[in-house]
Amino acid sequence: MRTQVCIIGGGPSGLLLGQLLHLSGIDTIVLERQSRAYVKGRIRAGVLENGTCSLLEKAGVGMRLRTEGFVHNGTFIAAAGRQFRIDFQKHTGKSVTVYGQTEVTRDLYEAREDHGGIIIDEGQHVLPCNVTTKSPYVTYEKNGATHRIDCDYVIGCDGFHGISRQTIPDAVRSEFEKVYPFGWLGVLSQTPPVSHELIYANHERGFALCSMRNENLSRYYIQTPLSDHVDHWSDSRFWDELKQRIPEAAADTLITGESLEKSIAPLRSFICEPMRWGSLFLVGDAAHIVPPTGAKGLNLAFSDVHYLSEALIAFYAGDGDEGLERYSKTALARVWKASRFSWWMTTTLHRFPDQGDFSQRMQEAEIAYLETSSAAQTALAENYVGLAF
Ligand code: FAS
Ligand code: PHB
Repeated sequence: MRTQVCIIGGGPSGLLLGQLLHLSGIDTIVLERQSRAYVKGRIRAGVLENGTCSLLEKAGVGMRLRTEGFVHNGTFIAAAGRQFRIDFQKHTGKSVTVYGQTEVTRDLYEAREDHGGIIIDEGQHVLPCNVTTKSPYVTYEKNGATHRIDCDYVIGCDGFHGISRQTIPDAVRSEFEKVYPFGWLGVLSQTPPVSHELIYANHERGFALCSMRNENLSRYYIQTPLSDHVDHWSDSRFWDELKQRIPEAAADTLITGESLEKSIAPLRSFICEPMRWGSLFLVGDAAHIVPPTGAKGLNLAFSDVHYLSEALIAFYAGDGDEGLERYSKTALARVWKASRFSWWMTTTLHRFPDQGDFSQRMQEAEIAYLETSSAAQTALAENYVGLAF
């Protein structure tokens, strides 16, 4: 087989890139390790930045987003029994949209299928080859046979545990990592959200987040120690703990129910430089991970897709490879800023096991400053709605 751009990974970044390139007449093949049902069933991000929504509209997958997404013009921060609102519209004139990554992935798969996109599911042992030459190719195994896809470019959209990043030699690759000493226990429940906007709560027992997917589907998280296990958490224990960490008014009105999904995710900050090696480009979680506190993971993957799709479209239009040459530097500039914001939100809102009195007071002062300063609230708002591409 031959194609112009071979995309490894059929998650949101691989699918969006394939769709945007297709709309510009560029042939792609997406190679996905899992089954389509498995990928579509993943429950992950929930908040889409302003720029992400525009990109999805550009890809022709904005209809359900427009009709079923919930536009949020602000968010609540709670600490020490108080709650205050960050008004995105007032500080930035922009908003975010709450629309689950599960729905985004579903919309993208539908679009790729409608446009006859080639997506090879359950391709095993995918291997990028010859990426430092002008004739790269990718091999994979399926149904007991080994297959080869010749291409111009290989795009690693294969997430944190994918093969693409490992293709860049250790001597070339620089990795920056911070592992946080806690995780998030998340619950999805068929219950009305406790608040019309998200509540990020800093509490002495630990961080909590109240989010949602729609008017009868809620998403809640609580910070848990790394030693914790989801089997230690019955639904009733989760609800009791959440009520202790969120503001009293919310706790009193919280409607609890059976968990449809319950899992613990570790938190880390991770960035790989460079995001290009010859004909191989890294996109999304294959290159970087942020703690979900800033709601940046999926949005960062899509900003990489924005930069790379623009560069590839220019190249195939005969406008040169300047965008491709600049991709890694351009994408990383925005990745580091979003990583900083995600780190700041995480360190400001979580309780660290070895916090110490001084750090605790610094955290309290940070939140008190945020509560009373328009400049501080503007800084949070402009990062949360998404910095310009
Ligand atoms: P993905 O990991 O989504 O997709 C990579 C795809 O590549 C997968 O389908 C995988 O099966 C496939 N793949 C991997 N290795 C392969 C190989 N060798 N060959 C072929 N295919 C291969 N972000 C937020 O903004 N908010 C959140 O609340 C949030 N919560 C999260 C919770 C969890 C548990 C996790 C893991 C992530 C969360 N994220 C969140 C981040 C997440 O949404 C990612 O940023 C987003 O999925 C990135 O998309 P991709 O880069 O496409 O990577
Ligand atoms: C979610 O709804 O899953 C969500 C929202 C905001 C975050 C993280 C997760 O910061």
